[in-house]
Amino acid sequence: MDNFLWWRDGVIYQIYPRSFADGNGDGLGDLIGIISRLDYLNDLGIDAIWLSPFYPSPDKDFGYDVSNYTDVDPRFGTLADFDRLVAEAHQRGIRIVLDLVLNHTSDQHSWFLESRSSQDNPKREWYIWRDHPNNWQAFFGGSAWEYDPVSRQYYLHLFTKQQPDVNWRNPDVRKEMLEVFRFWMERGVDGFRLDVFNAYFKDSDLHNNPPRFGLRAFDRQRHIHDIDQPEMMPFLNDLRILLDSYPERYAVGETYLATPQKTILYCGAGKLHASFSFDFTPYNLIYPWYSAWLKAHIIRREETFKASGIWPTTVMSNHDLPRAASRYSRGENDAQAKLAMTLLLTLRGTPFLYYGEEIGMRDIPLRRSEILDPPGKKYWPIYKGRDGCRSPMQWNSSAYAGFSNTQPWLPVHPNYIRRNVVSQQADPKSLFNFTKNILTLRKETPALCRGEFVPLKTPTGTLAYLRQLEEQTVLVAMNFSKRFVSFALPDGHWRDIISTSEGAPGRLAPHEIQLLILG
Ligand code: TEU
Repeated sequence: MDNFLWWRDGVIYQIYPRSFADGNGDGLGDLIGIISRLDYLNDLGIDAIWLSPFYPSPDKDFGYDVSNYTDVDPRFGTLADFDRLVAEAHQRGIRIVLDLVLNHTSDQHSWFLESRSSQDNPKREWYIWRDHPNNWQAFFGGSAWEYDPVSRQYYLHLFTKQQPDVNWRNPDVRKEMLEVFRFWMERGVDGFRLDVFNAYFKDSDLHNNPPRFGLRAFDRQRHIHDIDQPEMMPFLNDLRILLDSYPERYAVGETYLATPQKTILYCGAGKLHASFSFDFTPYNLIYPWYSAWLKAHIIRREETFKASGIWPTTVMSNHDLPRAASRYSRGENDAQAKLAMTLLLTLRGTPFLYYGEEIGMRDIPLRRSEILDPPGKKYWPIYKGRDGCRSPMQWNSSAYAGFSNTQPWLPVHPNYIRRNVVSQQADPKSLFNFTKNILTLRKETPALCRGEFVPLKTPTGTLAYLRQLEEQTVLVAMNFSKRFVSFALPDGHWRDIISTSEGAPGRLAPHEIQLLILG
């Protein structure tokens, strides 16, 4: 494809390293495991890998509590393994995106150990210490303040109490953080996913958040002082200057409490390349799945992003959410998972594919005693936490699904005997082959990557749109209903490129998906 820009036209595949492939037989995935599966990823047709954290971590939030930003946790490998991973990925044309968790560190990070040692320690100002808490709430429940009996003050933590928030107002902190980016770019890293970046800066006077209606204490306040402060913008500019001093580097932000409007504010010249708007997975964990809601949301997102010129991202699943195949399907039928995959890979925006999504992995069922995730432990059974979507990758039907030769850190889904990479590779109608076919098509069809989005008027229960460039038009049609539905094709000769059923162009069988090309 001409003018291919990897982070705009490509597909980014998220790997949760502890669950992808266990190369050293300890039940935990690792970097050498990932290296051993690069040919698989290359064959699938992805363009970049986003690695969830593999840095040293006490695992109070499974890697999102980092105790050293510039090293590899020995359980995942070494810096030498990392260098090999980068080299081997690059040999195959696959970019590497790292997950940087810079809003907070682990409470075992040397910075925090120093900071908490006494009120006059030089690193005291690297975190946010106060004599009295305000009304801010931690996302995972409870006050965002924890009393430290040794140094006799409270410190701020927007997530677990083992994740103290860093004081981004301190210039030494900002300088040190930019060095973290530089460290990894010098090792060849192509991009970064920034964990809850819009929470870095807090109101300087720590004003209380005003109240509003909501279920949990967290939801009963308007989050106007604990996140989204204007001081973020000059930092983003500094970051962008640094990124642009290397060729084709990229940063995507994880927008905390995202809306499309908020998301675009942080992107563009002198800011991030992209930021998640989580259009299908709002943080209230409600996931409507019918064509009218989807259409309204897609149009809202399109209008916001198009007017701003910011490139959107599409996310159906990640390590914080129930998997799309679990949210929308009953049992093992993949009709809904194929609809979700079609949206992910054909809307305007960079698709983020979560490991196992290509074979329709389902969340594992867990008993209370098996829950590891802190919010799951706290809110069970109302909310069971995020372990369900983090289970070992299902490679084949051998013991432990070919993920490991020993008992993995989380159980393998019992459906692995039938639902795995090897069995789906052999089945032309599988979700794996459906996904691979669209990924192959994207590579030779610029309209599917860069084309304008034009919604079509189609009957209830269906969704259809064009992806249009001057020289090429693709039509995507999806039937969310259980009935046959016909719709009027726009003028011209439409050729079928991918379809999941026996319908003819313009006539959709139940749950059918059609991709047609003009001419
Ligand atoms: O997530 C931030 C965030 O907003 C999530 O808490 C999400 O809304 C929630 O899990 C409900 O789905 C990031 C990371 O992705 C997450 O894994 C970390 O636990 C969190 O930051 C703290 O680092």
